[in-house]
Amino acid sequence: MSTETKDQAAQAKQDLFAHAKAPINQKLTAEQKIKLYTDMVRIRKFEQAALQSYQKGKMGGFLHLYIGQEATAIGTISLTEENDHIITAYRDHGHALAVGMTMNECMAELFGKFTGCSKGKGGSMHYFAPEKRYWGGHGIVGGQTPLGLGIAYALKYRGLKGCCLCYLGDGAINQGAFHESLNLASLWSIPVIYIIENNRYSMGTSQARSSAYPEAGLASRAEGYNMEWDRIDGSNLYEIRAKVHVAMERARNESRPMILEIDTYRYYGHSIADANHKKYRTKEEIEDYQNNKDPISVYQQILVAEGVLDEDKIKDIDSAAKEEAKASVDFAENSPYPPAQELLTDVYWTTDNPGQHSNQGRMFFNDRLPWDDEYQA
Ligand SMILES: Cc1ncc(C[n+]2csc(CCOP(=O)(O)OP(=O)(O)O)c2C)c(N)n1
Repeated sequence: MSTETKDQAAQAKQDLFAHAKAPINQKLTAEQKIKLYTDMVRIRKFEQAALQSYQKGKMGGFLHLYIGQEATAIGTISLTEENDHIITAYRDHGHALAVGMTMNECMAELFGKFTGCSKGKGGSMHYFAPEKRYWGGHGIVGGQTPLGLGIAYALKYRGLKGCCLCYLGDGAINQGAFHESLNLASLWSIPVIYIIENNRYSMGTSQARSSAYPEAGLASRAEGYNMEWDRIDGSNLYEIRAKVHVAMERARNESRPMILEIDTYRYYGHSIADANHKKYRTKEEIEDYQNNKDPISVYQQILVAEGVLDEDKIKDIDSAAKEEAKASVDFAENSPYPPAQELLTDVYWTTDNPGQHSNQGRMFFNDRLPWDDEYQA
C-alpha cells in the first residue's frame, strides 16, 4: 500500500470514529447500540418486503423507499424526549418505524387494509401516529414545513421544553412555504429543527439543476434568516446523533431554530414509478454509496470494531428483521379492507357555505354540526 493510500485509510478510520466519543454517544450501553443497529436493519427489511409485495401487485398508489437513508431516521429520532415531535414528507416509512410504529400497522397501510395506521386510507405517503407525536407523512412537497413550525410554536406557547424535528428533501428547500417558515422560525425564536435529507435528487432533477447556488450547500441558506446551520455525514450514525443532539438541546433550552443538512443517498428510484433512475445518475455513483457509505455497513463496522457485534449476532439480527417483515406481509394479506361506511369518516373538509356540508363531507374529524341533519338528503 502506498503512503498516500495508507494515509487515506487512516484518515477514513479516524473519521469513522470521530464522533464516537461525543457525550451523547458515550452514554450508550452495548444493548442500546445494538438496538440502534437493529432498528436500521428493520427499516431496510421492511422496505424490501414492501417492494416485493408491490411488485406482486398487492398494493396501489405510490411507494417511496427510504433504503440508504436509514441512519437519519434512527440517529435523530433516538434522541427524542417526551415533548419532542416529528413531522415529515412522503418518504416516511423510516421515521414511522423509528418512532415505534409496528411493521404490521405500516405494512397493512400499504396494502390499503383497515388494520393500517391510517385505516388503509392514507397509504405509503400518509403514515400517522399522533399518540407517538408523529404528525405524518405529507405528500405536498414542503407542505410539512409550516406545519412543523406550528407544532414547535405550540410547544413554546404552552411553555413546554421540547422541539419539533421537521424533515424535508433537498427538492423542498426551494419552496416558498419553507422560506416563509424559516423567517418566522427565526423572528419568533421557535424550537423547530429543519432536517434536510439531501439525497441529491428531487425526482429525476439533480440539485445542480434545481438550486441557483449549489456550491454553497443547502443548509447555509439559514444565514439569510439569522439561523444556525450544520452539515452532517448521513452514513455515520454517531455523527448524526452527536450533531443533532447539540441542535436539539439548543432548541429545547434556548428556543432557537436550526437547519441541518444530512448528506445521504437513496438506492432506488424516486418512487416505484421511477424505474429509470439509472438514466439520470450513474451506476458508479450508486455503487459508490452502496459499497463505501452504506449507513448500515458503516455502523456495523464501527460496532464490530468496538466489540459490540460479531458475525453471529449480525446474522441473528438480519434474520429476525426479515421474519418480522415477512410476518407483517402475512398480517396485511389477512386483514380486511375498510368497510364502505369508512369512506366519509376521518375526512377533513371545511367550507364557509353550510349548504355544502351534507353533500361534500363533514367538518373536522366527524364533528357533527347543528345543521348537518337539516341538510341531509
Ligand atoms: C408542491 C408540489 N410540487 C410538486 C410535487 C411533485 N413531487 C413529488 S416528490 C417531488 C420531488 C421532491 O424531492 P425531494 O424534496 O428532494 O425529496 P426526496 O424525494 O428526495 O425525498 C416532486 C417534485 C408535489 N408533490 N408537491
